Amino acid sequence: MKTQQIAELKIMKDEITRFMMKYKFALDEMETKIDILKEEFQTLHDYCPIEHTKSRLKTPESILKKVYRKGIDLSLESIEEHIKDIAGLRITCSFLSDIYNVSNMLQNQNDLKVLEVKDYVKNPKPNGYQSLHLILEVPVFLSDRVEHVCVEVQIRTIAMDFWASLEHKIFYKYNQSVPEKLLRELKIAADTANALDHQMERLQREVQMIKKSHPEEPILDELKSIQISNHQFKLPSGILDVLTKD
Ligand code: 0O2
Repeated sequence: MKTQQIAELKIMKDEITRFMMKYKFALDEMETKIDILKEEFQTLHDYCPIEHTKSRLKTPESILKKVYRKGIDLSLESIEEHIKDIAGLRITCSFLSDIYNVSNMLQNQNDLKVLEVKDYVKNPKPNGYQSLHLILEVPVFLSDRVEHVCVEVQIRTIAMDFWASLEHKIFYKYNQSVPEKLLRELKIAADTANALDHQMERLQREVQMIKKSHPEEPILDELKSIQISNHQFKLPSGILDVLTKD
């Protein structure tokens, strides 16, 4: 290989690295946002709407496949403009209502710009796929500039996630031409998952109502200190005296 070709290859590699890195940083920021929400909920509300999260960067190979499938230009500018799920974050919730709670919390963060919302929960795909998709633009602060980077956030329940991961595996196993019988069974499974989600939502509401009508008495000792992550802080007795004075 000629020296000039090697130099050009190196420039190209650096450009692609820089391109992919900004998506990785955008995902890091989103993950921090989710960690903060999780910790806040766990600490203050004794309940967390987020079960778990998984993030992934699309591989260059998979980006290339999408470029050909969509028939777009093979340039970084065109890829950035047309492929919005290079950075993907999947948030799994326990209950249907949590999907919208989490979505609202993210949409209300004013450093995030909502570019698109696709609600496959209210309008499932014909195969039964359900999920709430948000395309968000995240500011990434680099050493010499701010990049506004797209992240696709998929929010779904555990049941929806279970279904989607199995369907995804089947789709790939059959190289995208799944037998009719399996497709029908998958649709039935999606309906069953949906019925389970609604039943769990009803049960959760009942439990909440019971909790509200019979609130737990706090243990006095627990009120004398605060716990934030691994840090425990004792409240000064002076504060407690003032607060408990009637
Ligand atoms: P992967 O491997 O998860 O990344 P797009 O092709 O994204 O420009 P589209 O189809 O309008 O356009 O996007 P949509 O509907 O928002 O879907 C994007 C992603 O949602 C997919 O990414 C999947 O992750 C998920 N998804 C959508 N439909 C289905 C489905 O029927 N079954 C399953 N299991 N997942 C689905 P990728 O790039 O296809 O795949």
